[in-house]
Amino acid sequence: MRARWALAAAGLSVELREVVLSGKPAEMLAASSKGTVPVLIDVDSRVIDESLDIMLWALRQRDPARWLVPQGGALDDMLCLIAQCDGEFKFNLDRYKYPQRYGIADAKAHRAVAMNYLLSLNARLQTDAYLFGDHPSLADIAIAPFVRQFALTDSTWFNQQAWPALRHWLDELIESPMFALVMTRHLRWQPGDVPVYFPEGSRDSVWPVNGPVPRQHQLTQTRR
Ligand SMILES: N[C@@H](CCC(=O)N[C@@H](CS)C(=O)NCC(=O)O)C(=O)O
Repeated sequence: MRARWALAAAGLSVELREVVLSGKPAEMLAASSKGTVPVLIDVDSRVIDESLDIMLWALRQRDPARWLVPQGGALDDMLCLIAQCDGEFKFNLDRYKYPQRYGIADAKAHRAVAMNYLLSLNARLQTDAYLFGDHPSLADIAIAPFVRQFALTDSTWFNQQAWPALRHWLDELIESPMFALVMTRHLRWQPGDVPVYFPEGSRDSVWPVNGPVPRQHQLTQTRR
């Protein structure tokens, strides 16, 4: 989701290949043997198979919303907060969300550890609407999809916690039109299919309104 979000914000167009993780296509594994999504293949055949790297790849080409240059910090500060999300927070989120998959009896212990990170985000959001100032940045977009997963795991409990600023931040981001675009579902890709583009229709139209679609790239995305 965060890779798509950055591509959309950058105004880049990709050929999108939706995959089902239980039946990964050979073409995907040939590009990246890691077997995780997303995988992006650039026009020069370079493969980028980490979502954060895809975000940076997109935003370093075009960054009209200035996601890489927030007022409240530098890129390294954002990468540090994102690393905590992708590391310890994600570790505990996965175990809170899928205790059976990890053979875990006490999912709430993982929820409790993950909470510390969310409380630190809530503290940052006391003074500004977003993590690094008054407009969304790379950090907000890289982190929000995981906070959304955490919130959806037990939304009643999530909404009872004393983090109103965090809830407001999450709501603002996931209620944005850009998030709806990012969440659009696509049919599973199969060899020989007519190409599907993301954002939809972007191949033949000028999107977004402030500039032409620069190039075509290929992105494999996912569905379980
Ligand atoms: N660090 C990677 C993690 C990617 C990742 O783990 N993706 C999951 C889906 S959200 C996946 O592909 N899992 C492989 C599988 O379930 O077979 C990134 O953000 O790009």
